[in-house]
Amino acid sequence: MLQQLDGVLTEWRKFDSNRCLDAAELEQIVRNIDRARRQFDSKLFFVVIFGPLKAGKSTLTNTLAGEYVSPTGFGKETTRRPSLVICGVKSGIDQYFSTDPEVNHFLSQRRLRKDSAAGAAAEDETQKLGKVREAFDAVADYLRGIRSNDEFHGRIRVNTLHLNAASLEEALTQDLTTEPLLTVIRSKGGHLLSHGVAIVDMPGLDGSRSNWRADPIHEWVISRAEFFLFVQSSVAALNNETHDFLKEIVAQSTKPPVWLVQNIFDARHWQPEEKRKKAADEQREEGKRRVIELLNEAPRAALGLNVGLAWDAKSEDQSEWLARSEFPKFESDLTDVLHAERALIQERNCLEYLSQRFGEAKKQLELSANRIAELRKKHQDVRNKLETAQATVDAVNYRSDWESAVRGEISTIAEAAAKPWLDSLENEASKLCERHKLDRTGKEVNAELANVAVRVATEGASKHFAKPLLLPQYVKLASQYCKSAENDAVTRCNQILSELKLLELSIPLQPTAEDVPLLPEDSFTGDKLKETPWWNPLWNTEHNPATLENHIGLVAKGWRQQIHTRKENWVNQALTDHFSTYCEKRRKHFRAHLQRLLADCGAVAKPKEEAANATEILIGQMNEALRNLEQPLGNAIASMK
Ligand SMILES: Nc1nc2c(ncn2[C@@H]2O[C@H](COP(=O)(O)OP(=O)(O)OP(=O)(O)O)[C@@H](O)[C@H]2O)c(=O)[nH]1
Ligand SMILES: [Mg+2]
Repeated sequence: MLQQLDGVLTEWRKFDSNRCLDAAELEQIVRNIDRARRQFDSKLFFVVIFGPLKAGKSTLTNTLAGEYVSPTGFGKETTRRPSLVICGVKSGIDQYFSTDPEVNHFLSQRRLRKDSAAGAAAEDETQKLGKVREAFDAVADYLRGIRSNDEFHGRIRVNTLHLNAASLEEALTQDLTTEPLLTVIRSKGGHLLSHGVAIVDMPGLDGSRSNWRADPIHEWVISRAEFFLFVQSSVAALNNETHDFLKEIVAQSTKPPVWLVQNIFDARHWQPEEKRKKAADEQREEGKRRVIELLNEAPRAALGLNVGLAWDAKSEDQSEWLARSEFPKFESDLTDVLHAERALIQERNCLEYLSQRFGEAKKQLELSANRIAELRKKHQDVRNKLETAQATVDAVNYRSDWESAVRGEISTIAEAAAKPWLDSLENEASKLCERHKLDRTGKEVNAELANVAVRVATEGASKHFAKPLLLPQYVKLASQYCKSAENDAVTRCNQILSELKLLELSIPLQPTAEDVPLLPEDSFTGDKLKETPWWNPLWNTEHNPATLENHIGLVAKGWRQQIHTRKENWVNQALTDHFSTYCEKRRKHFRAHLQRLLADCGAVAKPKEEAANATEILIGQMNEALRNLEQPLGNAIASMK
């Protein structure tokens, strides 16, 4: 199974997740499983000593180490931060600090119960908690010998102190400006330490200063330690804090062994031997009974020993005291059990840990796959909506009411423009009629009429159908009519766009002078002026008011007709050439906007979709590898039970 896992990890390390979505998460999966793989090669075995305040935890730690490695004290909370005691070639105290100020702030807020708000202040700090866990794991992996300190990448700083009572006091019992992640005590070590056991000495769980519920080291200890010594004393009560901690330990899927160590504080030392022994047995049994009562579960072993006596015996080299303390038997039992079970426990923990990482990985891969599906759906949704918007604009029918409404309106504009023109023609004609009554010949009248023709004809284009005059009316008509033809299409488009948080359609430009047709400046045709009335052969030389007036009337009528024709032409041109062009300009304006948005969305979506495709392939490969490993992992776990 491990060989297969190594193969998978080698493959996964080749992945280029730079181009993927959720790259950080995918890399984290690889890191986590890689870490789980390395655990199998761990050289350390973590034994955790925990219990209520003043139970003698540190004294037991010292006795097991055979050296003063953890401060002890009467009548005060002594151990304020956990320490990890290991065997070292050289003695010393190593404080492992994070170099991340956020992590340090987080730890100092959570580790020591300085005020009641400290624990609660950090609810939204899951991300920081993740970093802290990562840092613990990094240090622990380093200590386990499965990671080199190069891999700390400058994220961890180590401060080393000499191993002596004063430094121990400072490192483990005092306030520090920066909270270390872990404090490691390197000791020459007793029997256990020299066999690769690391002893974790915890602060009293019911301490008023250390804060086990908030300090993430406890969570880490619960999940990663391999063996627990629960130290109870005859003078300390089993309180809720200890109870809860115990419950969390036994709830672990790895079911780590828990030994109850009842520290018999010199029970009835004034009594003869057998009574002392009886009292000690009673204390141990009582301790065990209380644990069973609380947990519905017996500890793996329940022992009574006099830890204080054992420590004094060791430090003062009193072999008779040592025998009396029951410590040698405890130490050899523990050694035997560890010898017999250590590999098994470690392997089981590693398998369980690996299986948990697999579970997490599968969940994460599923999340990523869902995110990809969501992303694709979102992009498709945007595209669909924009296409709907476009179809809405395309469906606008500007011509539906073309003939009647628009032609009518344009005709009215033309009518109004032509009216003063016609009036002006009328006026000129009647002025001529007045003049010819005096004394004119037909020739003279025709010459004047020719002048009038030129003047009045040019007036049409320059004065009455002048663009500045017509444009405002045309603009008004165009915007009113187009708006009503567009109806609610623009509103519907804008609704879609605002839902998509995209720029809404702008109002198109109003018609400009170019959108209004020009009236040609042609002069009126003068055919009638060449005619000589058959009934008056002396037309050119003679004065005859009746015929001249008739003649002027006829010419003016012809010109009026011409004005009408020009007006009608103008109307036709305005409608079919200019107005229709303007309508399509508006449609084009809307379409261009939507096309731009579609293109923009496409440009944004493209790299994401490409990343999604790459990620999907990776997820598929990772899932398949996990599936292939599940069976052998399951078999391995089953064989452990
Ligand atoms: N008489 C007697 N004293 C003991 C015994 N065990 C420990 N002591 C003393 O009790 C005091 C407290 O012991 P520690 O080892 O500091 O207890 P602890 O559980 O580590 O305490 P905290 O770290 O403060 O929770 C020390 O002064 C020890 O010397 C014992 O069996 N008999
Ligand atoms: Mg202590």
